[in-house]
Order: sequence, then C-alpha cells, then structure tokens
Amino acid sequence: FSSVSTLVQRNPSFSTLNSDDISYFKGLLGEKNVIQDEDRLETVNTDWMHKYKGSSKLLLQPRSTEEVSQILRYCNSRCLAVVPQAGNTGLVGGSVPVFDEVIVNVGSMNNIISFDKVSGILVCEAGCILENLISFLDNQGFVMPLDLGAKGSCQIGGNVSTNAGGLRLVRYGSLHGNVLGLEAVLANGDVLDMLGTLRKDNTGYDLKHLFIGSEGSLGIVTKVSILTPPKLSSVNLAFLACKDYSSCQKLLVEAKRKLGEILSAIEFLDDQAMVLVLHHLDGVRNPLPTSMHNFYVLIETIGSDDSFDREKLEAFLLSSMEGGLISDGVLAQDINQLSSFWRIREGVPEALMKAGAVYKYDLSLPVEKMYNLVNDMRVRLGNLAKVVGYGHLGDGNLHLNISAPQYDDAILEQIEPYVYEWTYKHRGSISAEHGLGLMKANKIYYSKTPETVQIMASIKTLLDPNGILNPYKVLPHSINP
Ligand code: FAD
Ligand code: 2HG
Ligand code: ZN
Repeated sequence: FSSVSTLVQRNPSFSTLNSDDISYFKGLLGEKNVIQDEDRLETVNTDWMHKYKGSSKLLLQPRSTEEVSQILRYCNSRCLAVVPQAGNTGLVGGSVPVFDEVIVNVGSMNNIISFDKVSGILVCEAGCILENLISFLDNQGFVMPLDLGAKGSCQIGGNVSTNAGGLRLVRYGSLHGNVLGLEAVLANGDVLDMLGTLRKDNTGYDLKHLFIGSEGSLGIVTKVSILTPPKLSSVNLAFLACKDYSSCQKLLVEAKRKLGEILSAIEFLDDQAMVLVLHHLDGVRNPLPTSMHNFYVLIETIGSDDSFDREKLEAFLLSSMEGGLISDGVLAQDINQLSSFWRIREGVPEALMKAGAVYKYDLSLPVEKMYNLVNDMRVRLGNLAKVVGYGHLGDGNLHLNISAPQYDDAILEQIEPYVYEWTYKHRGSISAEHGLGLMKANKIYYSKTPETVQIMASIKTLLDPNGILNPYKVLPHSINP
C-alpha cells in the first residue's frame, strides 16, 4: 500500500466513534444498514487499485434522502468525518477513508424516479449503477450520454461527483452539460433541491455545477436528472492500426472533418497497452493479428442510416489508408465483434492492475504534443518500469500509466514532479477526468491559480464549516487540514 497517508496527519478536531454513535445509527437506519463486519470493512477501506487504504470502522447504507440528511446532521454535530463512497472505482484515492472516516454509500438508493420519453430526461436516485441505467434506457430507445469501463460498478452519483468523462464525451459533451439538476445533502443535513428538468434556466448562480466534480467534498448527491439522447439504429466500429503517433493525430483531425456528425468515439492505445491486454485478459485477441503495430485507434460512428453511415465510414477508411494514415484496419461485422473491440480498449486499466504496481496520470494536453510525454518518460525510466500511453484521443486526454513489479520510491522520483511540471508547461490539466482525490490534492496549483484555490476553499468553508466531508481530498492540505 501507498505510504501516502503517512504524509497527512489526522485532523485532531475530528471525534472518534463511540458506542452511542453506533446506537444512534442503528436506531436511524436499522441494524443491517450499519456495517461493522471486518471483511466488509476491509473491502470498502481499500480502493480499486489496492493502492490506498483507510481504517474506517463503519459503513452506513441510507435508503432515503431523509436518512442521508439525518446521518450528516448527526456527524456534523459530533464532528465525525465522512467519506461518500459509491462504486469505489475512483482512481485517485478519493473514495476511501484516509483514517477512520465514516463511509456513507447511497447504493441502496437505486430507484428510477421518472423517465420522460418525449424530452429524454431521466430522473433517478444517485445509487443507480451506470450499467443498469444504460440497460433501462436501451429498453426505452434512449442512451446514456456517458459510458466508461467501470460501468458495471460505478454509480451515477459517483459519476456526477467526479464529473466522469469516458468514451463518448467527444460526442455528447461533459456532465456539466448533460446533468440538468440534482439533489444534494449538505454537511449540516440541509437538503438542496436543485432537481430541475429544464434545458434552460438562468435564474442566478447555477449551484448544481459546484457538485459536479467536487468529489464528495461539498455534499452528498442523492438524486440526479440527466438529459439522454435517443438511441440511433446504426452503430459502426473500426479497429485501426497506425505506424506512429503523428498518424493517429492526423487521423483524428480527418475523422472530425469527414465523419463529424456521426463520430461517437475516437480512442487510442499504444503497443505496450495492447501487449498487456493480450497477456493479462482472458479471451482477448488482436483483431489485426498479422503483425504488431505501434498504435491502435478505435473509431466509432453512431447515426440513423445504416447504409449511408457505413458507406461514409468505408470511404473515410479507404482515403486514410491511401493517404498512409492507417496501416491496417478492420470493421466490426456484428455486435460480438463490436464488444470484443471495445473490450480491448476498456480492458487496459484491468490489464495494468494484473501486471503489478501502477502509477496513473490522467492528463489533458494539446493533442499534438500529448504522446511526447510518453516518450520522455520512457527515456527517464529506462528499464525501471514500463510506460504505457492510451486514452481519449478526441478529447486530448492522455492516460499515462507506468507499470512496475512493485511500488518503488526510485520510480516515483523519476515521475514526479516531472510529469506535473511537463503538464503545467504545456498549459494542460493534471486531472482531465478522474479528479484530485487524495493523490493530487497537494498538486492543485499545477492547474489552478492561488486565487482560484482560495475561492474554492471559501466555498468549502461556507458549505462545510467543520470540514467533515471527504477531508484531506481535493483541496491542498495546507488549507484543508
Ligand atoms: P467512487 O469511486 O466510489 O467515488 C468517487 C468520488 O466521488 C469520491 O471522491 C467519492 O467521495 C465521491 N462520491 C461518490 N458518490 C458520491 C455521492 N453520492 N455524493 C457525493 N460524492 C460522492 N473515469 C472517467 O472519467 N472516464 C473513464 O473512462 C473511466 N474509466 C474507468 C475504467 C475503469 C476500469 C475504472 C476502474 C475506473 C474508470 N474511471 C473512469 C474512474 C471511475 O470509474 C470514475 O471516476 C467514476 O465516475 C467513479 O464512480 P464510482 O461510483 O465508482 O465513485
Ligand atoms: C479509461 O479511460 C479510464 O480507461 C481509466 O479513465 C484510465 O486507468 C486509467 O488510467
Ligand atoms: Zn479515461
């Protein structure tokens, strides 16, 4: 486990749990929603990467906004620190306690409240699992504007709280655009009802945006309303090979120009990522097996006219092949092939997990320079570790992952602060879509000015004066002890 928690001191103003607290929670939620079982606690204290580990003694599972409100009101009055946790698939150490914070998971609040088939507006509780929402909408003839590899476990409340990006952001835009409203419970138990379903509402400050991407530091999200686009009948996916990164980038520019209105995803992975996927994931094979290529790009289109879309995509692929941007490629012939191609891209994080220790960096960078960082890192690290590059090409979002047999300070010293300085120098973001969590709370100044961070801290103090919500995360420890 990371020694990261040794860098942070437990805030002495927080209380520790006592038997009266447990009795109160049992009275409020019933015995079975107050979890003290050691095995269960071991799981919820540990993050997806098995890199961050807390020592919470209590997991609470409320079933209603009112229960969330009572929990927070009580915790605030007792100065008990709280970590909101959803699917626990976060990758920055934000969803697990650092010390003994009480874990609150709204996973039992998983009802769909309403779905309007005319507007496509879905209103649901925050504990709904993303994949379940995708299936529900599919049956209704609609799609979620958000899709990501962790869909089987992550909850919409977790997605909203991290402002998750994912595979279709290039088409549908971010949750700041798609979330029309939400309900959140503040640290003092007050319920903020901002659960609007309007496309347009300019009545003053749009406070819901504070909760989108605030990683549980300002309140617990309990309900969400989200705009969902209609499902279109024609989906095509090409799995392509490129000889160098410059070809991937040119392919992106061409795809935006020539496939614009039907382009729904454009993702890439390098040969190192492909090697790991083929080695560590069962049943995965390379769709372009004749030789290994340096880069692979997935281009997906979604449209309403099958023959038109297919023709358009085929013409694009042919001209890209003739222009030398693509060295090989294959189009998915059926739904099974389509999901097997996606499995390769979505499986990269899992393959890296199986390969050993992993250092993850999730960066927004100018797309034309993005891969230079991967090359620079390879030079810096030599034989110490494997450097893998993949991500959301269409969004300028690089996932730089560094894989090693085990965590090693000598490796970390080669990576940090170099990676953050590189990103700062290119005016990028040190967190494109995963958030800051515990991992990057102290690194915020690489991407935000001191004046901006100060306003963030003032908002935190206004909404959570005792600092009980997800302490040690998001804001730097100097101003968020
Ligand atoms: P958690 O991990 O449980 O929590 C995340 C943060 O939100 C924590 O800070 C937590 O305190 C807070 N939180 C959770 N629920 C609430 C709530 N109800 N109210 C307030 N705060 C809350 N991310 C992307 O952006 N794009 C991707 O493509 C992507 N792919 C992934 C693929 C894999 C295989 C994995 C493991 C992760 C991936 N992620 C991706 C990261 C992660 O899945 C997302 O950040 C996701 O949105 C987290 O949701 P969760 O339900 O697991 O939340
Ligand atoms: C993805 O796009 C996720 O696969 C995870 O955002 C990235 O693990 C990572 O670094
Ligand atoms: Zn991603």
